[in-house]
Amino acid sequence: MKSSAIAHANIALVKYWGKRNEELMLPYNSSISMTVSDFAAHTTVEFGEQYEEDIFILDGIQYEKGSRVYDKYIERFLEKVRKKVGSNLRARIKSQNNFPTGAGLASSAAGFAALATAINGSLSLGMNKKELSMLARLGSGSAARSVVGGFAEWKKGEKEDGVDSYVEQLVPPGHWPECRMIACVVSQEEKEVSSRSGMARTVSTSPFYVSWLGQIEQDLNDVRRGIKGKDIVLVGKTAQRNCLKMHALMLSTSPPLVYWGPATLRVIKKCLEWQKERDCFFTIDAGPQVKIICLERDSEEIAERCALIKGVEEVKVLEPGEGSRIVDDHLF
Ligand code: 2P0
Repeated sequence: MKSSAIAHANIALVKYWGKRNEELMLPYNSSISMTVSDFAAHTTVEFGEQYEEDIFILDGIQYEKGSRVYDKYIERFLEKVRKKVGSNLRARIKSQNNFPTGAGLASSAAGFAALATAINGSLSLGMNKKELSMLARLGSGSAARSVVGGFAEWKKGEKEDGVDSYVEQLVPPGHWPECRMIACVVSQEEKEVSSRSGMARTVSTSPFYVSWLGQIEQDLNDVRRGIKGKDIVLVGKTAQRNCLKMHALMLSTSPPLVYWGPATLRVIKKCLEWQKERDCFFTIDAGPQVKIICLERDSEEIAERCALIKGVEEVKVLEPGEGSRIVDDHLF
């Protein structure tokens, strides 16, 4: 009943920001992402009669009942899992991230994709990738996309029960191996407002939410077409514009969501300057880190330039990565 899995973070090129159903974690719009080659979560799960309560340990810290992580994320997810599979067994979960948690680097995506995959193994559920993406979605929306490798689309679905809201692989990592995502880490601190509460606040208060939804199909079409045709300019320009539209939503939320820091803006300005002569484009999630999408041919030079910007603490060049998978290496 013990099983372990590894999953990587994913970076959205067309963003998910807002739920039509908070309980079933159903989004208002579809989203597209690249699963990256690093930033991994490694998780071991064991369900069994010996556990009277769920135990959750992340990066060496045990989260107790009453803490936000335990109650709102882990316990809420495990209750949904038990209901879905008809089990009342409790679990011990141990997880390790090789990158900062809760800082806008998709730690919940990697974490819940690894957890769902390990649960699939531990309870012998026999789920395929589509079913697994729907299970991961119940933990964290963006986690559904980390179940598959390469480039993924999370379809919003239309149905109220969420049976058509799942992830499909657009292309495997080998389709566009020269695509790069350069992660510029400018702060390792946890964000003040979680994505979950931030996006709920945006949906209910931003006057621009309707126009965000009105333009999303065009962005999805362009990014899909760009990925299939390996067109860095089409993918990069669309992703950058989509990211800025999401941040415009965040800024127009009440009270406002300002996820950027001073170094975020410095990287943005440099990237805008560089893109006059290089194919490099930025995207930013619910945190201050900036990710720059480009091709292998420019990645070393751009990464070196990023490292020189004041406030940039770490630069990592990421490639398209694999989806979540079971591993033999147990953490306990
Ligand atoms: C994304 N983000 O598409 C967007 C862009 C952040 C900005 O998905 O409530 O942690 O667990 O579903 O998945 C972050 O939101 O939120 C996110 P929940 P999640 O990557």
